[in-house]
Amino acid sequence: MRPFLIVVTLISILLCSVANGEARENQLLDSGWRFKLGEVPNGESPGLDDAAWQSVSLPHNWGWEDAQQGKPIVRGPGWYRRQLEITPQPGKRYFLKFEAASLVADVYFNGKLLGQHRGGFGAFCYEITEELSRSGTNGPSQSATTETHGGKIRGILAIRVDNSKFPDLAPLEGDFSVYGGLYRPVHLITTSEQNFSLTDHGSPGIEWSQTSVRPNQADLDVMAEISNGARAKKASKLTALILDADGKTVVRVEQSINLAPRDTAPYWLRLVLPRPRLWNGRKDPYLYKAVVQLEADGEILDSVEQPLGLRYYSIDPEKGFFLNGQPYHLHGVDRHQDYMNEGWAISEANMEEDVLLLKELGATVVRCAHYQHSDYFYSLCDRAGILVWAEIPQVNVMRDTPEFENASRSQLLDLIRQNYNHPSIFAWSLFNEIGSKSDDPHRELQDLTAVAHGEDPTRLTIAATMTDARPEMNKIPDQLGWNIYPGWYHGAKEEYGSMLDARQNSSRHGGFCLSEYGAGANTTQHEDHPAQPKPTGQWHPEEWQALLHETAWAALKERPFVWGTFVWCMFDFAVATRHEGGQPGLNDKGLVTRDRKTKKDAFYFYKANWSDEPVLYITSRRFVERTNAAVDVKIYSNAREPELFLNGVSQGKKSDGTNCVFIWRNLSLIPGQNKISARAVANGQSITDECIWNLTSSK
Ligand code: GCB
Repeated sequence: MRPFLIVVTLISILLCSVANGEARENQLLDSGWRFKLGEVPNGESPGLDDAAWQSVSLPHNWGWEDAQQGKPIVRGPGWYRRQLEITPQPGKRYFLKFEAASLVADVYFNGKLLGQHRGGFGAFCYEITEELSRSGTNGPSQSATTETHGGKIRGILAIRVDNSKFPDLAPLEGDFSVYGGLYRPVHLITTSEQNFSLTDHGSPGIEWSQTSVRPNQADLDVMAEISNGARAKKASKLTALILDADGKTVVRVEQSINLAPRDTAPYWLRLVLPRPRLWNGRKDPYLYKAVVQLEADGEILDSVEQPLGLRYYSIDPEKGFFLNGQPYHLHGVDRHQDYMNEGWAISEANMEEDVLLLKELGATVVRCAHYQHSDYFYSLCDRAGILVWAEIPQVNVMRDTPEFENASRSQLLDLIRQNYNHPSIFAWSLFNEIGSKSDDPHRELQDLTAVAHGEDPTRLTIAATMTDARPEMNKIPDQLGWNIYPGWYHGAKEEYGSMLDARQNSSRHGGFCLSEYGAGANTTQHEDHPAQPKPTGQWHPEEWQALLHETAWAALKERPFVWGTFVWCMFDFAVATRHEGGQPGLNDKGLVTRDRKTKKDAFYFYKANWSDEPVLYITSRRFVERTNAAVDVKIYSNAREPELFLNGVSQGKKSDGTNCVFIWRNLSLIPGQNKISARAVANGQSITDECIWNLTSSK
């Protein structure tokens, strides 16, 4: 059968990631894909007829539809195919960059395997220059490509993506659904013959090391991995420069270098920047532009521009976190890359919305659980001044096998090399809750720690634990997070204080952060003075979550040795195996619902405590239908003296709030509709809030 080629007009969305816009071209391969779920024999074959396959655009993933209905998801292979039409230019090199594929991807171009990437969360990149060159040693066969007028090459890009449960690849377990697919963008990148390497663990090929940063001076070591694809050596000039936010060059160094033929090697430059303006978290997330350029004969061969935030930090086991030498309270949330009706194939707009919500909440830190998140998300945190805990998917279980160890090391290298230049990232996390079902993890964790420190001596390693059954394991990372759930999975909510105190010396240097705590909440379930719910039960009233966070926060505030706090979780997220809280397929511990439409009461509790924005919020506002006339009204506010009105009648001002909680007790609703309203002045600004409660039959 003649090959049926889907002729795709390449609508080139040129995203120039370079300073001068000339050295590189970056084309998003988002449209024109065919997809088939399941195994396809010879799926890579250029001659395969894929006309009946589903037409999809990227990002794309499978499994989310089932997961969000609480049904088991499909785990196995799926195939993506697309035609590429390229007119290879002499002196140019061509690369395919995948921002992620879950979990294992085999990438073929014209039937030839370019490589396999194992790990669902890191980027990877393959060069196809030789495949495009008809004279290249590995060039495509005559039958596999069609040369058209103007030297155009048409070829088939085929990717087998497999989200099976692999015995040797993390995550082996976890409270999240592992969807399959090309769920992040794919790019065709064109460069000169000499470039900053794109194929080193999907990294940008440039590392800006903040060797020493202090208010009076920043010392930076830049490593550029340069690849010369030509058969001849090349005399060139390597330049690194830093521009301020107005585009003015503040420091520049250059060096003549000689690139060996067909070689890839690292080169170093050192820059010293006097009196830098520091990246100061939420207060002033100042970003310079860091540019590294390669030029020869007056022509820019390659150029990579990235944001640069200069900062330093430390953790005092007694006093907490310090940013740029000043105490800086780390309070925030955990986040999964999950969204209603999208699964993991989230858009940039989705991520922007998430970061806006984090900012609104007043979070200073986010833990990107339980795997590498999108580069774009970390960039948004750079800009927002939100510190980031970044992690690899070693969740619950590790295997003591060479295959598992290699795959974990490779995932850690992906994470670090790809994200090295994000100022927001302060720690590389090695594991989450390695428990009793795991093989002995000590040796592998020691190895991963050594890898992380070797790759990046400027950052901490960290991990999240929930057990002291392996005390030595908890002391492997530089810093430790505890996941504890009093008031939900174990113990009463009043036990936060004692549980925190008991852990003070469990980490290597003393002190720790609370990497997870929280409770489930369904915004349609309500209870006055709620009792502690059963986590696996169908009743998760919104009021309990709020109460639990009030209690937990009171205990946390008093304990500076808990140097960071992370609410589990910022957003509800899909888990196929959960059937609780009246909503199948959902972990409902979010402060915001999965569609990002409803901010729960607990969101406003933290917003009142953390944000500088004036907050006045009547809780239980969704508890509209009432049967008890006697009610307490609780308001979260960072105003000094909020005033409450019931049906237009003032119930008085209150100034006795603790942690922004104000309660008017034992008010009487009237039968029918009741208007609850409040007003206050905060930061010189008048604020109001109101809601309606209906009393149907009075008790
Ligand atoms: C944990 C896990 C996290 C879960 C969370 C929960 O300890 O680290 O992955 O989602 O608890 O909600 O049970």
